[in-house]
Amino acid sequence: MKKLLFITLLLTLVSVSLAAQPTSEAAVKPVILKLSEVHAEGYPTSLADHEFSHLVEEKTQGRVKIEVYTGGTLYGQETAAIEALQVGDLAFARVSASPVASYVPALNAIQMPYLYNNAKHMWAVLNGEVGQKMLADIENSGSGLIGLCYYDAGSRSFYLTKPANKVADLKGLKIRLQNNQMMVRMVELLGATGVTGIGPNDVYSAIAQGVIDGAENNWPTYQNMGDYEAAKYYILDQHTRVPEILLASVEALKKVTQSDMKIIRQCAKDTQEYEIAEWAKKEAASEQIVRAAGNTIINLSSTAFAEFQTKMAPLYNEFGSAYTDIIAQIREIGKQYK
Ligand code: BDP
Repeated sequence: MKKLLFITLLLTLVSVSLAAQPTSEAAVKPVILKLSEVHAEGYPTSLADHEFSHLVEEKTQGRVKIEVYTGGTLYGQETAAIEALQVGDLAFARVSASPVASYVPALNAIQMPYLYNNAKHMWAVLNGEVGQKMLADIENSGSGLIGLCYYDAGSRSFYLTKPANKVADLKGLKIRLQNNQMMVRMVELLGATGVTGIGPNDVYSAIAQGVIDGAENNWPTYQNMGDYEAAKYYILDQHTRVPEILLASVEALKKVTQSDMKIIRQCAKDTQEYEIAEWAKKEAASEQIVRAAGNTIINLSSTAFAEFQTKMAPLYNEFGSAYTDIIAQIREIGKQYK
């Protein structure tokens, strides 16, 4: 009798531990992944990062948790975040497409100066064949990066400590740029000098200390980073429309099952419309703040605007010659978005 009881107990224990193992392990040990973001909490991309994190946790039923680090606290420079993704030290980074082109040069084709007529044109491209193929190309390039989705970042213009009404006024100025050789060449064509290696959270102090004469960015970054308090002239030349990209690491995501990976990809895509809506609100609010602060907003004359375009045109040969078909396709789509 005693023996039978012992065997029954033993069998029960074995079956309980066998049955319990997979579930309890998943419940106790979710895969925890980090996401790096340079912007502060509340910025449209930061809001989207959190939304992505919520969706992933919900849809994977807690198997995958994403911790969002905003304000550049993990990586102050997007280039550093991208390199961390490549080696698997980081799982996700929400970055601008500009620095990504240093690793996947084809990305320059979607951020050439004066490429899009307007935001609608850009979104038709990014959500269409060209943009989606570009995301796939990031993954197929052997860069170790996965392109999950695009976000809006409006258009970029120069901001300076002095006024500029024409290209000649930029002569000799030191202008902070993202880490992208095409952008360095772009300001060189304008007679200025590009300065790279300054993270977006350090631009304000670099201007205030006189290390640089200005930078270039969209309304929200110009305002939210406080740069508008150091460089009071915003020159609306709108040279580029550079989308944001949510990147993932091939290496770090090896920890995630195929089916959860599918969920992650879908969740990222599902945050795009949300970011675009938040972007529109923030862009208007930032413009209002900057104008209310009394900054000088310079609308270029049509001659001056055309001159910016002409001066930057050589970039199409110098950096776009391998992608003439993509650029032609983008132009073709633009005919519907005048
Ligand atoms: C902002 C982008 C951010 C870049 C920053 C920059 O949202 O990802 O890091 O520009 O210029 O518009 O570095």
